[in-house]
Parts: sequence; C-alpha cells; structure tokens
Amino acid sequence: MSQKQVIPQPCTNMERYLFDLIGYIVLRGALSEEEVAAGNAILDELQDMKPDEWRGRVHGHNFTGSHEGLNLQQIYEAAPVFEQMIDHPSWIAKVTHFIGTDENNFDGLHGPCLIDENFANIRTKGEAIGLHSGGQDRVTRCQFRYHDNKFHCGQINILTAFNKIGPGDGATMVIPGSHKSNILHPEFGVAAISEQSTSVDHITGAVEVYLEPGDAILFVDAIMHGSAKRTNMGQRRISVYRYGPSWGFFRHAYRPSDALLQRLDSKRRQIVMPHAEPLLPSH
Ligand SMILES: O=C(O)CCC(=O)C(=O)O
Repeated sequence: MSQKQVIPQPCTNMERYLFDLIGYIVLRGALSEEEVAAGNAILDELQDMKPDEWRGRVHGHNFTGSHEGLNLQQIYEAAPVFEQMIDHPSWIAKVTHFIGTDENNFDGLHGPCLIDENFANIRTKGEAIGLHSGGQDRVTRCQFRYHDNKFHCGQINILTAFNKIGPGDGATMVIPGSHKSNILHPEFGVAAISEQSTSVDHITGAVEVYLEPGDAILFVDAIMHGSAKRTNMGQRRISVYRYGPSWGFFRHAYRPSDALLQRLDSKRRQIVMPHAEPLLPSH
C-alpha cells in the first residue's frame, strides 16, 4: 500500500456548525478504495473468529450480547491499514478539534488524544445494537461541551463502513440533536441496549445514517444512538475508534502490544499509549 504523506483535513465551518447542531457529521470517502480493500481482506480472514477467541492480538468479544454481531477488539493490531486509521488524515484534525486539544490545554498534556477502545464489527441478519447514550448515561467521559468558542467533548467516535450500508443493512441510527437533550427519551426503555435483541427501529426521532464503503460517521458519544436491525442477508462491516483526552485510560482490559508500540511512529504511539515512560525518577 502506498505511504502517501497527506495533510490532515481541518474542520470546516460547516462541519463545526452541523456537529454542534446535530451531534455528528458524515465524512464521505474518508478511506480510499485501496484502504477499504485492505481492511476487507483482513476482515475476510477474521470473520470466522468465535467469541473469546484470540487471533494474534485481536480478540473476538462482545460486551453486551451476541445479537450485536462479532466484535474484533484491538483491530488496530491487525494490519497496517488499521494502524493508519489511528491518526487518519481524513479525521484526526477534526477529532482533536472536537475534543479541544487542537490548542494547548490540559486535555492534551500527554498527547493529542487517546484511543480508549477500537474494534471492527461484523453483523449479519437479525443483529443490531440497542439505544444508548443521549443524556441517559450521565457519564462524564461521554459529555458534549461547548464553552468560550471551543468544543470540549469527552468522547468522539469514528465509525467507518467497509461495505455499503443502506436500507435493511442495519445502519447506525442516531437521534439528531440528542447530545444536548435534558430529558430521557420516553421510548428509551423499549429500545435500550440490553442482553435481549433490541434495536432502534421505529424509535421516534431516530434516523438511519446510510454509508458507502469508506465513508465514516464522526459523532459525539453523547448523542443517543444504536442501530437498525439488519434484515438483509450478508454482512455489515464497520470499525469504531473512540477518541478522548490524553489523560483518559483504556475502557476495557486491553493494552496495545509491545510489538505495536515499537512499530508505530511517535505520533501514533502517543495516541494509543499517551502514558508511556519516561516517568520522573522515584526517590
Ligand atoms: O453499530 C452501530 O451502528 C453503532 C455503534 C455504537 O453504538 C457505538 O459505537 O457506540
């Protein structure tokens, strides 16, 4: 794969406006055709993994239920294309803008940001993820904040499509504007993420976000979201990288491998492990 030096694309005024208003933006063509093909080649190899199986440094696991499909945790360990996505020029400058670390402040003390979770997800017919976030979580990590002309969001997600996601494919669903809601959605209980097979279909105000291969949704985790149930045959293939301030820590009991840390350049290493040594000498 070619290693082109590409300048990170900054946030446009329209993206700032839309993100503030509705809580997400769609980045069309974020990955090139070549990158999508490289990602799919790896997903072809990993698609038969079983829950709790390790293959190399990738772990097949689901935290809330098998109806959410196969999660391939630590996908950034799997291949160069998934390493490139750590600081992909299509989104990294936008991500740091919404976290607020594109200017010097405490949130960037250890680096531009931290990826606290990364995985690919393969979903088949009947699978979906229920409704979550959107004010009901009350978690500081997932807050949306805009203050003094700056965004200070606790978590920005990049959800990237590796194949086309249209009607019946189990698209990601969001309730636009719900990142600012003060009231729990009255239908939340019907569709909430759970061990049962819930989905966001038919929830008032929720819309499906359709994607072409290589498109990505950048969204603040505070937005109420989940997915439609897949009704088509075949697979839905996505990845999710979650970014937050550099002082954060890992969401689950995974850590980047020494091999990954050694082969990454210093910019990427700082994003997957901002808390690396050297520490101050102990007395
Ligand atoms: O699978 C989806 O479409 C939604 C993913 C999601 O809920 C999340 O990343 O928090």
